[in-house]
Amino acid sequence: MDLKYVSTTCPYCGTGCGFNLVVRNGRVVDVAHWQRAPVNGGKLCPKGRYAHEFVNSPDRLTKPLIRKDGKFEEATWDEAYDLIAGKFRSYKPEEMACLSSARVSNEENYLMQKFARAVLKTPHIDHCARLCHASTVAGLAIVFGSGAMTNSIKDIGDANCIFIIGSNTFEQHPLIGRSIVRAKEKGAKVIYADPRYTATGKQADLYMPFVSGTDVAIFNGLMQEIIRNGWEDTEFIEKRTKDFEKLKEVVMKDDYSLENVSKVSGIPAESLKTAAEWIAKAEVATLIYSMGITQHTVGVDNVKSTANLMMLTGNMGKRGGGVNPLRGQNNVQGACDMGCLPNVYTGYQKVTEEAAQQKFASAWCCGIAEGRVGYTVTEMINVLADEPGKLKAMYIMGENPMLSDPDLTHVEHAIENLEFLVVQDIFMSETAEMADVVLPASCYAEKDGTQTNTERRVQRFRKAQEPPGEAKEDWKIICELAARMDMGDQFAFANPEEVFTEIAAVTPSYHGMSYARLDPDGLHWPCPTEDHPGTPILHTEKFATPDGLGIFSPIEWKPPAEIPDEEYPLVLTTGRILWHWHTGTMTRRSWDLEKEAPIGWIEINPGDAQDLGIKDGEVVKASTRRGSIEIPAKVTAEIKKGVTFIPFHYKEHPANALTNNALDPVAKIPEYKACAIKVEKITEA
Ligand SMILES: Nc1nc2c(c(=O)[nH]1)N[C@H]1C(S)=C(S)[C@@H](COP(=O)(O)OP(=O)(O)OC[C@H]3O[C@@H](n4cnc5c(=O)[nH]c(N)nc54)[C@H](O)[C@@H]3O)O[C@H]1N2
Ligand SMILES: Nc1nc2c(c(=O)[nH]1)N[C@H]1C(S)=C(S)[C@@H](COP(=O)(O)OP(=O)(O)OC[C@H]3O[C@@H](n4cnc5c(=O)[nH]c(N)nc54)[C@H](O)[C@@H]3O)O[C@H]1N2
Ligand code: SF4
Ligand SMILES: [Mo]
Repeated sequence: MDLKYVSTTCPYCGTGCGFNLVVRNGRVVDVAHWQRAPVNGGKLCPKGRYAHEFVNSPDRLTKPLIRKDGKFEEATWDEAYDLIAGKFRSYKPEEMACLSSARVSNEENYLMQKFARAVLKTPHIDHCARLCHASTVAGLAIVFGSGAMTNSIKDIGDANCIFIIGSNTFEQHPLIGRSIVRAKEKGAKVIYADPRYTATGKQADLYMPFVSGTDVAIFNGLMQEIIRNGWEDTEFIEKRTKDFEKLKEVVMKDDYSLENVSKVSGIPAESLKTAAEWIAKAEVATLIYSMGITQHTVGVDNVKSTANLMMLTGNMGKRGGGVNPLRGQNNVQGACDMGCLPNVYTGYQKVTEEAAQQKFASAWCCGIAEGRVGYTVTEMINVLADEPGKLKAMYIMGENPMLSDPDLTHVEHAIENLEFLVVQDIFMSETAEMADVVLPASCYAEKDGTQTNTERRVQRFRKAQEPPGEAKEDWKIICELAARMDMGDQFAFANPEEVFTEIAAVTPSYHGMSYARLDPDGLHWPCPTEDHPGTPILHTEKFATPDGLGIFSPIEWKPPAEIPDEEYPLVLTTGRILWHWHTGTMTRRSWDLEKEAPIGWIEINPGDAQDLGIKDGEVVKASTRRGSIEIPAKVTAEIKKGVTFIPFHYKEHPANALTNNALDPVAKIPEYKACAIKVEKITEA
């Protein structure tokens, strides 16, 4: 028997844990702990522990499929490539759009944006960061000059106070939860603000339940209390920041007194007072946030508010402090770094700057897409639905918008308006089912590459088995397709390492990196030179803004785009659970995970359930202005009265049939975290 262990990084969340894949006779059969792994030291959450289970699922795509007369037929790669190349050649550049993937490697993301910009010559390239941390990338870039987590995972363990808002860390980034536990063991105080008393809430010393969509009011209230008591860090404010007076003008308004904020948010004034004191008086405090902050029409305002609070209390640029947005997908940080965004090339070099355009045209030795900002994911869908004929073809790699985008009726209508859709996936997703051509890709265990975790640490993926059937690595598919479109010279890469060398050459923050240097612990960007050790903590001396100062932003609280009324009297918020991953293509095919949570539900407070005559476990009708679903009710005091919650993993009762496609004006992120809903008892007809 041939048995080997291949150390690699987890394909699920942005924590970036390492583990060993156990390979028997050429097939991945198990996951084993890798004690040496830099982020997690061998520990894993259940998703990592069972990350081998979907790899050899009988449902894996193994052959290219072409739709003929409404049905898929198996095809050869040659047939598929010829069809795609011919179609792509027939459209104007601006009629085509690409979606890249936070599930795949940096190399594959780099190639996808190069394919969009150099082969199709379209500016329309984006990926799921739009649905996730677009508000972070935009908001923190404005105030700090860089839109990433400011500190490392490990140094959360050194904080004396941890303020977690809108992140269910212990379920969604479980191994970051370990750093929180470490800090607690050393005496740190944990404050948790969330409409739901989650697994994370249970770790908190102070829990503040509130109504979804009132975050800015809460931040302003905390800041007013800090300033009124003189607890702000005046030295930090003077030396490192600007526009403090403007901030003060807004937060000191009567609207943000503890009493008024308490009325708006539902958090008792006493709790707000305690939170303000703990954060301000801690020797060093850190702030952790995720989707509860970003997925709002005021996502960017929320993000800027997190920065306001941490600058006000002087907690930036030091160990154990910082503003720490936990990035979601395993490689969403990398997909952004690689320029799979419509406004930037790699390393956030702006497409609108002529020098950057010239740099990439000359590096790639070809004409490239014109230097304007293309459509975001959410704009692509809106343009398809509302302005038919403007976009005609799409190439989607490793995303499943038919379950993950807001307002699915609208999304379906949009995708139906495409003339030609190519989906490259490892499973027949809901989106692949609508494609004209489906390309079978290889999963994380079947290819080499790198990925960048939430703390900006670049680490290796390692190939453990061959892809099933005729499936191919994503990087290879993109290169072969480019060659079919006469751009073979620009995509003549023999392996992912050669792609990485090109990435390092054109990306200042990755400039000093190479595969050799990534072993054994990876490197944190920025890593500008070959002898640079990497940068675990950002902004220690100055911020990355032009004048080096952090910028305070005066922000007024605005309610969500849709608020409860007589017809839709409750708030719907959505999110995730420990056991499942997004649209479930992988975790629902992992038996050890699926058995823990095989069906979806809507959480509803006992008070609301009583008013509606609903019992725990009963199937109810949940409706918004976008649609209705039938779904079992989970009656629980762990959700705030007036708020309901649906995990969006289940295609049987898709949360996104209900969500609102209202967007943040700057980040274009949808408001997944708050809309108005009605829940009804289903009575026999
Ligand atoms: N198990 C598992 N882990 C995952 C994922 C997964 O699918 N499954 N996905 C990954 C990805 S891509 C991401 S982006 C992260 C997301 O990680 P998280 O952001 O931690 O997850 P969510 O469940 O989307 O939302 C977090 C919390 O926001 C709260 N919330 C709801 N409305 C509001 C509000 O108005 N304000 C505030 N402040 N909070 C609110 C919810 O109750 C929820 O507890 O998780 C990553 N990790
Ligand atoms: N209601 C609601 N909706 C949400 C959110 C929410 O909180 N609430 N959160 C949003 C957020 S934060 C995110 S990040 C998005 C996620 O949205 P998506 O990215 O659309 O969701 P996934 O299910 O992760 O889809 C990834 C696809 O990639 C495929 N895949 C996996 N590995 C590979 C690979 O190596 N190669 C290829 N080619 N394909 C691969 C999977 O089979 C799957 O079809 O969902 C968003 N949608
Ligand atoms: S915490 Fe995230 S990276 Fe670590 S094992 Fe779990 S899913 Fe994988
Ligand atoms: Mo995400």
